[in-house]
Amino acid sequence: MPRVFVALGANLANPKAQLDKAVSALSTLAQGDSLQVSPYYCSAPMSDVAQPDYLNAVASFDTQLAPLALLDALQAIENTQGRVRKARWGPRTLDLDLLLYGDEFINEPRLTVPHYGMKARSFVLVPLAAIAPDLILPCKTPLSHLINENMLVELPLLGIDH
Ligand code: ROI
Repeated sequence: MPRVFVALGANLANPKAQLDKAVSALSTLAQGDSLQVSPYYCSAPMSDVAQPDYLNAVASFDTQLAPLALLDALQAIENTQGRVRKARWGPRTLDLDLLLYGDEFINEPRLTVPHYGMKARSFVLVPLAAIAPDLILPCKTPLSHLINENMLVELPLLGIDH
């Protein structure tokens, strides 16, 4: 069964509550008790559009869902939590991005995995490393090679238990 990694991001409508609710929805997709969730990190928006800071995290779990079925399930969770697709770089109540699906490379009209931006985004890499420090990406790059000191100081960890 593949292990999958999902990035969570929210910057509207009580981001901490959005992430908590999303984590509980993700637990229903996870096989057994395989769900792992990183701490929540506060991050400055990566955008030219002025908007509030984000709360970001990464979750990982084993799932029997095929990639597109998993994408549907993630989009259903986003929609349930009031996600409205507006500006591409605008604020959002909840974003769930499928980062990795086992070691697979997927190129479908609706889904590109590994996620195209993940190797350059500290708000993805730092939470990912918190739960999978020894991860090797499908392109064979060790995750640890992508993390640098600047990223670690840039992202204040919100010491939130979940
Ligand atoms: N910026 C941050 N810091 N965190 C996000 O989750 C995030 N998500 C987005 C864009 C608008 C690219 N910027 C972000 O979709």
